[in-house]
Amino acid sequence: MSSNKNIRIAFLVIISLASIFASTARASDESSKKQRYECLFCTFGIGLLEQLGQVHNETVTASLQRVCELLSDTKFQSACEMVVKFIGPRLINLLYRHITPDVACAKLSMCPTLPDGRSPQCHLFPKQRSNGNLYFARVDRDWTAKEDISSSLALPPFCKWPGARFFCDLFDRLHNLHTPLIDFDGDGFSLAETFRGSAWRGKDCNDALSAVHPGARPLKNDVESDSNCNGILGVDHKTGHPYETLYCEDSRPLGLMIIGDSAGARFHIPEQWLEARLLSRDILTHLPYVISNEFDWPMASFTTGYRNVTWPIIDGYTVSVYEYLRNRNLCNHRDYHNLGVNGAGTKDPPSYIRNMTIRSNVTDHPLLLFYEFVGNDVCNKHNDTLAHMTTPEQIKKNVLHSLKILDTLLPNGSHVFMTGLANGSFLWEGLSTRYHPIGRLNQDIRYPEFYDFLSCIGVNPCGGWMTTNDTLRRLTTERAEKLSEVIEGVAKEYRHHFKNFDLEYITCPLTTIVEDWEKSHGKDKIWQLIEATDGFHPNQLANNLIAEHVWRFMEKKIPHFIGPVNPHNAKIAAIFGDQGGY
Ligand SMILES: *[C@@H]1O[C@H](CO)[C@@H](O)[C@H](O)[C@H]1NC(C)=O
Ligand SMILES: *[C@@H]1O[C@H](CO)[C@@H](O)[C@H](O)[C@H]1NC(C)=O
Ligand SMILES: *[C@@H]1O[C@H](CO)[C@@H](O)[C@H](O)[C@H]1NC(C)=O
Ligand SMILES: *[C@@H]1O[C@H](CO)[C@@H](O)[C@H](O)[C@H]1NC(C)=O
Ligand SMILES: *[C@@H]1O[C@H](CO)[C@@H](O)[C@H](O)[C@H]1NC(C)=O
Ligand SMILES: *[C@@H]1O[C@H](CO)[C@@H](O)[C@H](O)[C@H]1NC(C)=O
Ligand SMILES: *[C@@H]1O[C@H](CO)[C@@H](O)[C@H](O)[C@H]1NC(C)=O
Ligand SMILES: *[C@@H]1O[C@H](CO)[C@@H](O)[C@H](O)[C@H]1NC(C)=O
Ligand SMILES: [Ca+2]
Ligand SMILES: [Ca+2]
Repeated sequence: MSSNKNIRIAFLVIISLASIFASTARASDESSKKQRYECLFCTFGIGLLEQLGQVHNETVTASLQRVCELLSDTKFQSACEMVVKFIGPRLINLLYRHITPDVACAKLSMCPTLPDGRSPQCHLFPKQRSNGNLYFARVDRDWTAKEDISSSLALPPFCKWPGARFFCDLFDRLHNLHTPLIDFDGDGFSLAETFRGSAWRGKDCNDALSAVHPGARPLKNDVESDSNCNGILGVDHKTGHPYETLYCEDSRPLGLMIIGDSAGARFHIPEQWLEARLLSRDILTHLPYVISNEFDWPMASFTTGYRNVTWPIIDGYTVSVYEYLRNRNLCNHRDYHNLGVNGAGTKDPPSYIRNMTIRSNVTDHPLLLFYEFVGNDVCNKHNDTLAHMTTPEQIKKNVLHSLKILDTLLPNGSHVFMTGLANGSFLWEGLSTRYHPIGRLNQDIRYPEFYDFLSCIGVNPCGGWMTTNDTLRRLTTERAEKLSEVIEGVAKEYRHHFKNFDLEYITCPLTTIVEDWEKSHGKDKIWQLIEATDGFHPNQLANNLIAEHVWRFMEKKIPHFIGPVNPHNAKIAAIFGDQGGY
């Protein structure tokens, strides 16, 4: 691969990470917080650029200017070109032999500095590499410290860079809008996959009629057209009855919905994007798609997964509760809804579920609804102290508040399945001795260094578990346990309290499958269940194990939550094939 291509690819990654981080911070409208994310992307971006130089023995070249050619969308491309024109020369001017990415970002004033105003306060990369490799071993001599540029280096916040507005606006939209961007009939279902489209909720089969959408009770028995998008329509000429009536009417159809967090939405940043040796054009093909889905992969999640993703940036096939539910009753085809929101905890759904839960309690079928928050109630981006965590009293209020709202939204006969919080201590058990993807090339950054860096710059997504402090990890787990007990208590006390649904509780399935994995494979294999890049979320294998575990639990303990097996499945499959697919 040519050096130019590598540099271009590195910058594409940097820019997209930049926009993600900038936008995450924007949610808070707090400029200091925004800057902390800029530090994160700067450090990873420049670190990656440096490693590409090592891998391919090449200098940082003027080919920076062509980075944006990789983007096919012209709007992306021109915004990207403006950003690169702005940052490229500044960056090139700054780099010299031995400079570490941390120092470079401090000099760019994108990371916090010590009182001298120049040295970085936080370090991800060691000051010297133990393997003797130099940082930026090959820098074009013309660039080395030509001029003192320190005075001109104070950069404005990322969103104020020329061209960056485009990316920041895009991410504002992703953050604030949890309903489909493209939805002409306003029924909450889309023909497009991304921007909260069919990757999240079953694809609409008529985007001009709001009465037509997945999960609808069929209109006029679907004699002439398919009103619930399950692919079943028409009349059986032998009996003269509509197929919907024959095969589905008595089958107790159920949709699947999840109200949850990033673990429920299946957050995943491909580790290949942070490993210089693995970066290639192919690896980046789906970058715009991934950004437009908020770095979530609901189509492969343990709840609403509906297809196998065969791209190299996701590992393994998809097993999901939706898939089981659909195979149990093919009338449920396409009736899935992933309402996961990155960063959400139990206090959040009341502000958005009314708008997101588009389900008519009259004209739609009931739901099996997952209520899933594995950790954000004990995790936060401040330095975690117990004072920042949700209290048992508060979580009871939060949960009941959401349930009361749901009781006004869900069709009668629905079921709500609540999961407890995880015991996040396994993250440390699984990862503390392993290298983070950005540290694999030089074997110099393990997860403890990664955690410390995130805490130091103030963006650790779970400072209570992703920390070297054993006491804090133990206290965080204890609080999570207490909160889980409260949720379990609510599920028992209010099991039959609500008009439109009953309740069931399950011990955090992530914790259960991790314990089982540890028993069968050993403690040194726990890492196999964790997302490598963030060191935090359950990965594809874990998602699949969770789906199997949850399904077995439901079949055994609460079969009425999943409805009966449809005896007509074989006939439906014979007549309707893949039922229109997805
Ligand atoms: C890297 O490239 C330089 C200049 O082209 C060359 O002198 C050097 O031998 C190369 N190093 C390796 C390890 O290939
Ligand atoms: C994915 O592939 C596996 C293995 O081939 C298969 O068993 C499974 O049904 C597929 N899953 C989906 C959601 O299509
Ligand atoms: C929810 O939807 C209503 C009406 O459609 C709208 O007025 C309101 O702004 C929305 N709220 C949020 C938080 O998006
Ligand atoms: C159905 O929903 C409407 C509006 O949300 C609500 O006013 C009504 O009480 C609900 N009906 C039932 C039976 O829950
Ligand atoms: C709701 O459904 C349950 C059974 O699932 C039934 O017993 C109850 O009467 C229904 N309530 C209403 C208001 O239809
Ligand atoms: C949480 O998990 C750790 C190991 O990962 C274990 O040592 C500890 O006992 C667990 N705590 C609870 C309360 O289950
Ligand atoms: C958080 O803790 C780290 C040490 O783990 C410290 O270096 C950092 O300054 C703290 N950050 C804040 C915002 O208090
Ligand atoms: C570890 O965390 C505990 C609980 O927050 C705190 O009291 C203690 O000072 C921390 N220890 C260190 C070495 O930072
Ligand atoms: Ca529609
Ligand atoms: Ca139909």
